[in-house]
Amino acid sequence: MDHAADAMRTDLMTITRHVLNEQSRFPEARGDLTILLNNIVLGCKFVCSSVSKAGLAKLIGLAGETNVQGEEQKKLDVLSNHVFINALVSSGRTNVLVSEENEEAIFVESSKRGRYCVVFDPLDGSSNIDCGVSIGTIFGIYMLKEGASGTVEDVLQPGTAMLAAGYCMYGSSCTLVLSTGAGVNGFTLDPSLGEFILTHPNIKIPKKGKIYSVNEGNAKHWDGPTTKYVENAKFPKDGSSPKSLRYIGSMVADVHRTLLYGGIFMYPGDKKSPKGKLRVLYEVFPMSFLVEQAGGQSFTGKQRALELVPAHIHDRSPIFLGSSDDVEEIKALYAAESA
Ligand code: AFP
Repeated sequence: MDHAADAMRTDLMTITRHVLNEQSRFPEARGDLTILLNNIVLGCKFVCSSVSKAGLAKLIGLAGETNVQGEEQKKLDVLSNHVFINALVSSGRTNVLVSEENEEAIFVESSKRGRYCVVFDPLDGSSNIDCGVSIGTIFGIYMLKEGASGTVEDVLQPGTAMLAAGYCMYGSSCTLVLSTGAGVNGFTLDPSLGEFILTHPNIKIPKKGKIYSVNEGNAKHWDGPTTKYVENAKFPKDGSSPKSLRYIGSMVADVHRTLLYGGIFMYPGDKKSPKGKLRVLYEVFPMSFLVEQAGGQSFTGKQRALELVPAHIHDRSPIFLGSSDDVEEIKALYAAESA
């Protein structure tokens, strides 16, 4: 890269400019999605700033604890949830919201209601906050069906009905990865400008990867196909090199690496937890949407992940996602088992 030329760049593709460009592909668009995404971006900037100051500001701690000023401290995940709910409601474009932090769906009051439903995990991987590991926000966006009044049924739709999805990773830099259904683009926050700048245009996941990513501590409980896949990754029978294991335990960071470097990320179902751990609406669907948009695949052990229809807003599902060839391999193992 020519760093001097890069530093001189004056024609920056900000995320707002990118979304407006995408909008111009749809002459009938009224700009509602652009406004909604702008508010999500604002939420991400706010959370990014809070995460980076967490140690200093003593934001880490149990919700309900009081700080030295006698004020009640909010845990970062509680704070992030409030930030996103406020940003989404104040956009005037949302109708039904589902947050990992709220047991029930949130129905936006009529004066602020719009046509979109947003499902989100405001701070995924929050058990990693105290040791400074990358964590993130994950979101997916649906549009209300024609004539729908805004009930929980409006978010209990398959992932194929999602219009847009993304995540923001709070790591060594703050990176927002977004798809509005026409490919995947990554933006990095320039703190001096306060703007997300397009740094990873048109992300394509490698067809085959050299990394597998799974919590191997659960191996004792795995089913046959998962066990065989991992065995084969470590001791390939075709003479190829073994795969490397990388597992952060923070889905945004693990999926981000998988998108950029290729390979497979898995959170399988097992004998202890047949449905795995990860939540369909705000973990499995948005990440599967992004991976498919980048040319990869996402599979539950039974079907294409995006074709699941959740029965409840906090449903879980096993998930295998990543490079197309790697997911094909696990699909073949499940097919062989059920033959
Ligand atoms: P936390 O939000 O409780 O840290 O959970 C993170 C997460 O939902 C997801 O981000 C990880 O991929 C997954 O759980 C890790 O789970 P294990 O700790 O069971 O491997």
